[in-house]
Amino acid sequence: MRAFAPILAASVLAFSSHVASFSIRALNITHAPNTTRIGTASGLPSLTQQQQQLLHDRLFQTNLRGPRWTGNDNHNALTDLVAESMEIAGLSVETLNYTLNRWDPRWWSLTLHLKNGTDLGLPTTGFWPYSGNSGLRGVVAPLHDAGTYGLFPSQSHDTSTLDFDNLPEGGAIVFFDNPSPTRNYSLPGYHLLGTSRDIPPSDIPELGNLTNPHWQSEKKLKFDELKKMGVKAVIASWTNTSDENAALQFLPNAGAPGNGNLFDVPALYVGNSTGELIREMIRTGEAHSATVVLDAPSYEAPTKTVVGHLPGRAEKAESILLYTHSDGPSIIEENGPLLLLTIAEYFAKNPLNISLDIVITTGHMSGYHLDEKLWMSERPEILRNARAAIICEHFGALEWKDSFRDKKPVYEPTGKWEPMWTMADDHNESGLLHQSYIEAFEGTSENLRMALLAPQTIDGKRSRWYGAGGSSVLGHSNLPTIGIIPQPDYLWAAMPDGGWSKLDVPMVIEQIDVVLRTILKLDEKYSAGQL
Ligand SMILES: *[C@@H]1O[C@H](CO)[C@@H](O)[C@H](O)[C@H]1NC(C)=O
Ligand SMILES: *[C@@H]1O[C@H](CO)[C@@H](O)[C@H](O)[C@H]1NC(C)=O
Ligand SMILES: *[C@@H]1O[C@H](CO)[C@@H](O)[C@H](O)[C@H]1NC(C)=O
Ligand SMILES: *[C@@H]1O[C@H](CO)[C@@H](O)[C@H](O)[C@H]1NC(C)=O
Ligand SMILES: *[C@@H]1O[C@H](CO)[C@@H](O)[C@H](O)[C@H]1NC(C)=O
Ligand SMILES: *[C@@H]1O[C@H](CO)[C@@H](O)[C@H](O)[C@H]1NC(C)=O
Ligand SMILES: *[C@@H]1O[C@H](CO)[C@@H](O)[C@H](O)[C@H]1NC(C)=O
Ligand SMILES: *[C@@H]1O[C@H](CO)[C@@H](O)[C@H](O)[C@H]1NC(C)=O
Ligand SMILES: *[C@@H]1O[C@H](CO)[C@@H](O)[C@H](O)[C@H]1NC(C)=O
Ligand SMILES: CC(=O)N[C@H]1CO[C@H](CO)[C@@H](O)[C@@H]1O
Repeated sequence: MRAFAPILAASVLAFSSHVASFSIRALNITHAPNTTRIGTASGLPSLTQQQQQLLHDRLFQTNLRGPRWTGNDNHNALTDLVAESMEIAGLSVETLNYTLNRWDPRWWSLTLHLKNGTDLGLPTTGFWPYSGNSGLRGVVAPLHDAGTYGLFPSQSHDTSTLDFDNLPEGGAIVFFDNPSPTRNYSLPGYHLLGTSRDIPPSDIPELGNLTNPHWQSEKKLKFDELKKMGVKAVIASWTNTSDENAALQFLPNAGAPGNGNLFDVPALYVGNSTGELIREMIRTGEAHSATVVLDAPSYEAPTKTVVGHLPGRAEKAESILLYTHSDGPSIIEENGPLLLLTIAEYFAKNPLNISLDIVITTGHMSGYHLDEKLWMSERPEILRNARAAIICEHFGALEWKDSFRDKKPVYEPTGKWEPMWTMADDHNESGLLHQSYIEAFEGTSENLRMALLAPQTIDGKRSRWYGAGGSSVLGHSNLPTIGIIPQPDYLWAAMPDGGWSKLDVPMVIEQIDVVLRTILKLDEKYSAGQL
């Protein structure tokens, strides 16, 4: 806890400086950076100081409780907060209750047994989600180097690259290195519809190379086939990624098919230098075997999707749909519920003519065992009534990247804010939404770099729409949709400070203000009969 304190102090400082008329002696605001932003002086719609402080407190206290893994106590505490607070604000609120078979990784470790009798305890960067449960005793077997888990040029995984020839009789622990796919939003598969304040795309160089451990979510394994071959456990090594960036990435997020959740082949990740050591020990024949411990039981847990409705003054069902997910490992990954709660409270005080429907879904980290889209069939009227959809997640993300020094990756802040990637459909009917959203960035600070991207179908292949489960269903339907999804490297990483040091609360506020202004513009269009 001690290491936490300076981080907190710094962030409270930066936060309070945002609030122009707010000064408390105890806070040293004299030397704080100038973070005067939209709304505060300009008279544009913005959260009040009280709403900003409350948002800060909720983010901080949510983070204090630890990761919100689908269906754990912290996750349920967050969905309870959101449901009850929306009710207090005057929304009608309903929860869709589910039970989930929850996988709970508790302890993991790796030991290499050398032929000369020495045991080497090796550092890991974490576990492969849903891979298995070894119990504390672990799995012991000889090692086999299966080489590199390669990628097709399209960046999807190519399982045929793994070498399973001559697996040891009686079972093996398989090792391989596991390069990360990249994404490139400058390719023709993504049409750039606009940017914040019309900044040139060169101000967002990340468009051309999203190299990021997060994309590992695509690299699944056919664990059932591995098991049939006698594979008892797996060790995967990160390549071209620092250990710090790789640490505790919850990747890939895919449980076994069926009800079981588990593949029964416990798997761990190691950093690159540890991987090199294992490879060398196998090559020289010094390694006899390894013990993989991944103690990770599964049990039934309650979880819920929260649905809120704020009737508009026009007293019609027609609505703007605000959507997000509520579960995740860091205060950046699943701050969506607090964003939408704050927006709901703002409009409860500043009523719109159009209604708001708010859906905060569960199941995002469930390895597809709880379908995030269930609400769509359970409450079909929400989709029928919606005139536009806005998906909000991952606000306030500071950009961290591996920079390469002497060809070694060093994980550090770039000094920039993570681009505010926004997925959009490019139907003609969506023009109003795009225009309202882009206009809402007028007067925002230079740090806020937004790219509005429409996934395209090229050569029969549809580029992926990234976002909370079901975002793509909205995006590919006739409903005008934007999905705001900043994608920092650490998005799916559990972090000792929960990600607090990578969260910029004034940025969160500025991004919320953009959404408030977008909704207000849409409400004007609706009132004029144009939406
Ligand atoms: C306030 O912060 C500045 C810069 O960090 C520092 O030089 C100054 O001594 C601080 N003042 C107080 C009263 O802590
Ligand atoms: C802070 O920034 C705002 C907007 O850019 C500017 O108007 C104001 O003068 C600045 N204040 C200080 C103290 O630099
Ligand atoms: C869902 O759970 C909540 C408590 O979290 C309860 O109040 C509500 O009645 C439940 N809804 C249904 C339909 O069971
Ligand atoms: C066994 O091999 C390891 C790795 O080469 C070495 O560090 C260790 O000293 C050796 N132990 C013995 C007892 O020879
Ligand atoms: C991404 O695509 C653009 C456009 O084709 C290209 O110029 C750029 O080099 C690509 N980036 C990488 C890292 O390949
Ligand atoms: C390592 O990653 C960097 C960017 O993150 C990229 O420029 C470089 O080509 C990568 N190297 C290898 C060997 O993949
Ligand atoms: C370590 O990373 C380099 C690229 O940076 C890669 O070529 C190598 O295969 C990796 N080794 C392992 C064991 O992951
Ligand atoms: C597309 O939208 C514009 C206004 O946004 C309208 O003028 C135009 O007629 C529309 N085109 C089609 C084909 O619907
Ligand atoms: C909301 O509707 C009322 C009554 O029709 C109208 O006077 C008002 O201008 C509308 N609000 C907006 C933002 O257009
Ligand atoms: C080719 C390219 O676009 N390179 C860019 C990759 O992203 C970094 C920032 O993260 C830029 O500095 C490079 O120019």
